[in-house]
Amino acid sequence: MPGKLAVVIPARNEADRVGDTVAAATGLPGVDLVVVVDDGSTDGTAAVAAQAGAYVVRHARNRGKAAAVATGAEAVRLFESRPAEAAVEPAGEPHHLLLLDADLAGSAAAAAPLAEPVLAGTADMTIAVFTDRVRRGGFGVVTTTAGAGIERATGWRPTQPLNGQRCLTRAAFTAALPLAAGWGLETGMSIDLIRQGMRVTEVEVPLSHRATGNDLGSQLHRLRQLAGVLRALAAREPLVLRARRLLPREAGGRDGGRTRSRKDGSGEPPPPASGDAIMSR
Ligand SMILES: Nc1nc2c(ncn2[C@@H]2O[C@H](COP(=O)(O)OP(=O)(O)OP(=O)(O)O)[C@@H](O)[C@H]2O)c(=O)[nH]1
Ligand SMILES: [Mg+2]
Repeated sequence: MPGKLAVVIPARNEADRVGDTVAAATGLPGVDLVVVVDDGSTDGTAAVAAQAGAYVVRHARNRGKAAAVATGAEAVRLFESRPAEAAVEPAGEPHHLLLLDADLAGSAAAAAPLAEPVLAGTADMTIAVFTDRVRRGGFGVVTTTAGAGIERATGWRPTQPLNGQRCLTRAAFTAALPLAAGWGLETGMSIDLIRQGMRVTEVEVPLSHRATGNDLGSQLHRLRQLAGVLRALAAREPLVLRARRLLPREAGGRDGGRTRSRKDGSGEPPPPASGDAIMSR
């Protein structure tokens, strides 16, 4: 078996969906460990997840999605070091990590294709592209900001830059540490791994999650997402470049940050062109 899979599910107040997500994830091929990180929920999410068969780790207070994912990955490592406690077979190889949001519910059963390139050793990280498009609120500002920022930093524009459904090797996950805080997680991870030459590919999967509307709570959620994305981009874009992007061309500015992107529609980042400086953090 080409490596095994551990599912990490960050969850905050998902008592209505996490049980189905855990049950579906447990049945995925190659999965022998499902860890739910309860990120300071107040609705009994932890009990529902444990009832569904997950190992649950709790944050006493809400620390944000990235912290929840980091805690989950650490829990998997601990279980690997004490396999008897988690009824997992002692494996020579560390588990690959399948990151799934708690609000996928039963649709998580369709996540297997996301792991295949990683299990096959042809990708270091896969990013899901949801084929079932739920009508969402908002104007796509956060998604566009993240996509444009990732393209500026790497030359590649992901289809769904904020999609949290990802599968990574342990090595890739370690290479992405420290994770960008909060909702900057996905943006930071994509930039950092592509800059380190990791093989990142998108996989279309019929997953769906809770639609976020246009009510005040959802707008605040998007504002928090936007803040997280902007922080992750700012930390990864050298000041000079950021300054040059703002300067008019005649003052030595760059043409509004447009960069080259792969035109062959492969959904994969372009290989570094000769002379391109791979800027390490
Ligand atoms: N909202 C929220 N979710 C968290 C937090 N920590 C972990 N999560 C989990 O992170 C996952 C993604 O959160 P969602 O609220 O679904 O956000 P999203 O799907 O990325 O964003 P939208 O596409 O705008 O709905 C879910 O499993 C949440 O339960 C947190 O602090 N706030
Ligand atoms: Mg969601």
